[in-house]
Amino acid sequence: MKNTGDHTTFNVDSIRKDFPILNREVNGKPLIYFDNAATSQTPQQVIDVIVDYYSNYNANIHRGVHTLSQEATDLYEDARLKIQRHINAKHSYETILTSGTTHGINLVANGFTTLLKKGDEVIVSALEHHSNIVPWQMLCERTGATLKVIPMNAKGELILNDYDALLSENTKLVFVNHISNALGTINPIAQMIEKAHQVGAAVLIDGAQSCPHIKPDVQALDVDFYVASAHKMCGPTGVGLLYGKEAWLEKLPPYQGGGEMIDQVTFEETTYAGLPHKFEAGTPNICGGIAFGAAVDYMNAIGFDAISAYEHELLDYATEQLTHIEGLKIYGTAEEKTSVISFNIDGIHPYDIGTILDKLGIAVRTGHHCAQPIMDFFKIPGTVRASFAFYNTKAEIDTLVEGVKKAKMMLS
Ligand code: 7TS
Repeated sequence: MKNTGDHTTFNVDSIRKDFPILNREVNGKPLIYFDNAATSQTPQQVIDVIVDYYSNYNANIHRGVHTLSQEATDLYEDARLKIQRHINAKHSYETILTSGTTHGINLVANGFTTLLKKGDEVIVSALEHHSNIVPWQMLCERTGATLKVIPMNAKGELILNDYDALLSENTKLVFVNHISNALGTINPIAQMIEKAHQVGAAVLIDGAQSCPHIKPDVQALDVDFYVASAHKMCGPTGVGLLYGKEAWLEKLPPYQGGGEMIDQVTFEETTYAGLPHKFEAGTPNICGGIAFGAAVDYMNAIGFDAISAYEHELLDYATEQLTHIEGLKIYGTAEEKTSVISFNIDGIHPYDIGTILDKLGIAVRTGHHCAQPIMDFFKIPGTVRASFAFYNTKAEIDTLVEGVKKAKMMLS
């Protein structure tokens, strides 16, 4: 596949050939995969790396003198370097390999237990996934700190004046996603980070939904912590990244104790390994880490500018087509939005629409999308969510639109 760097020459037909799963049928129809915000599909280039690992050099890392262990260690550490370069971290040891976004957030939230006290405040946004709410609520329970919420408007945009008003010298931490999984809103994180830093607060950015669309530059953003999952960007499940500024990672205590994260162990005292190993207890997802590196390579070869420009075309096209269906309401109409469309049709439960779409081979997610506060805001039980990736096509969107019309007819 060529590196186009320009969406006008974006060759989706050639890209689709990389994804074997796109050849399968579901209920006798060609699969149309529009559940990319839940997990992305895997290109052959990444599948080959997984097969190669288990076929040729499966071994534990950082401990063996034997050849297989050396090879696995080299490729695992090479993947860390690829991820470091991808996010533009200053040092490779600021890139911690985790089991995913949820793990990264819990690691940081746990670490802050020793750093917060009663009277401190932490700020979350109204647009978060449960993964970026619950660990902080648990932190507040442990420490007596108070959780404050940045509200949103009816378009699903955060109200920045209210954010300004919440920030004070009591604010110790702000955690916000770059992109909302339920509505697709892109939050102005650069501005939000700068404002938090003005009051001395640290910021964690949940990049789970932005990592498939936007290449982050953690140094330019000056972000303190950034978390993401490989499985949303063409990599495998069970592996992700936590970036932390060196000074913060040094300050936080280890999350889990065990092998690999130690320097010296006696029954009297244990001293910990340096970064990144301090936060990587136990045998990691070795194959997953190496495949994560391959996924980063794969997406960069296509180019994130090309990917987001093409996906934007898909978003505009689908929004336009779906809006023509009478009784269909789209939730999340922010000015800055990625390729996620959440919608409902008057009087019809989202689950019923999802079930009919599945019969037509179309995979969408229905429900609250692990973002119940957003559903509460709109006073709905859930939505149908179609989320597009760079390997989707306008023809697939036409089939979705026909499917939604059919579902409406059958269920009205
Ligand atoms: N944060 C956001 C913004 C997410 O969208 C998700 C997963 C997570 C955190 C958790 O990621 P994990 O890899 O640790 O599970 N979002 C979704 C979704 O929208 N549908 O399924 C999972």
